Amino acid sequence: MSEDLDDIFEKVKEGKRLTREDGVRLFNCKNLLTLGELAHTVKVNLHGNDVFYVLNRHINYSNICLSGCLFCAFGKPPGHSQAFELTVGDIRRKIQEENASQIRELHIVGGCHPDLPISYYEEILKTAKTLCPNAVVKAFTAVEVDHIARLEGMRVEEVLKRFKDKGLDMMPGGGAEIFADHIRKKICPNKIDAFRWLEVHRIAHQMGIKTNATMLFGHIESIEDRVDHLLALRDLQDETGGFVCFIPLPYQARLSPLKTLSSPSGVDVLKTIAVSRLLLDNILHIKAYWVMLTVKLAQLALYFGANDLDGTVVEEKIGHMAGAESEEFLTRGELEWIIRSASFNPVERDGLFNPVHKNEG
Ligand code: V47
Repeated sequence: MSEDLDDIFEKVKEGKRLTREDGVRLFNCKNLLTLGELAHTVKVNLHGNDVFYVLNRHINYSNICLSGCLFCAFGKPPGHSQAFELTVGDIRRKIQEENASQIRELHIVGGCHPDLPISYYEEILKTAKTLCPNAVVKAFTAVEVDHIARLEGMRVEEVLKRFKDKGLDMMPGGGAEIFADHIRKKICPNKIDAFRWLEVHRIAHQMGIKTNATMLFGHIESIEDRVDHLLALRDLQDETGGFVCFIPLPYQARLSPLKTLSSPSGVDVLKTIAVSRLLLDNILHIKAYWVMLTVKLAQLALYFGANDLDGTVVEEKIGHMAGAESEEFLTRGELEWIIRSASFNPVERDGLFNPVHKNEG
């Protein structure tokens, strides 16, 4: 092997856990294909030739947000000309536009809204579950849940209990950004800190609510910050086992308020996916989120450790408002073609990564 990484390669082959130093060395490795091959071997051991996709729909109930994160082009302050807020009736109509019995995941998120009451969120969950009984309802990030709890003067446990009773099946992984405090202070100073983000996920896991996790990378963070982020997720997963999937999110710079020289390069994206697969030995699924990667790079990521392409999505705002150049939605046929033409076997899943058997309707 190249660049004296033989010891790391041996560790991976023996199923031994990698250290922080190993993670940094892997990121600094210049041999992309060798790194990819190692991550691919791990992925194939876990998932064989299968690659998942999901028939899902994203719904953003509002983009009104008090956080004002510098990387985000989606969130707008109250009164802004591009601010929007959907009624529960609007959400009902959006769901009814789809073939509701086929949807297996509803992904519902917004911002930190100044005054929507908890009953609004409960109504959304009730509506989603009633209209889409076959779907996993994946809603409200840790940031939103913490915000709603504070607005209502409630504990996160109480909010999640009420949401679970109304149909919340799992929580998405957004809002994690990068955990490093000195970077958070610069790019999202008004958002909950890493400790709190992890704490809300810990509470959810303890209540039997599975969650996903993300990492926003390629802005002003260092390689060490990325490794520390991954290791913090690995630590919590050791404790709770509640994370289903990890989603690395390459920073979209084009229309984002935070001006960096560029978005992360294709090589950086593939490396980050590969190192994520190698460090996160206890999170089963790594997503190549085609919205942020583009379809072509997401397909390549299937050879760098990713085993999921996400889904049909239907309506996407967060990436596209920041300048993502991907399509806004994909069909089942397109998703299956992307997977098949990379020589993998497409497997339809639900939000919790249970395979959907075609005769289930
Ligand atoms: O939380 C915001 C990020 C996230 C930008 O859990 C940006 O299954 C890149 O979390 N460039 C939302 N990223 C997306 C997300 C997600 C997507 C798909 C599936 C799941 C899941 C979660 O997007 C935000 C933030 O971290 N984001 N602005 C930007 N300019």
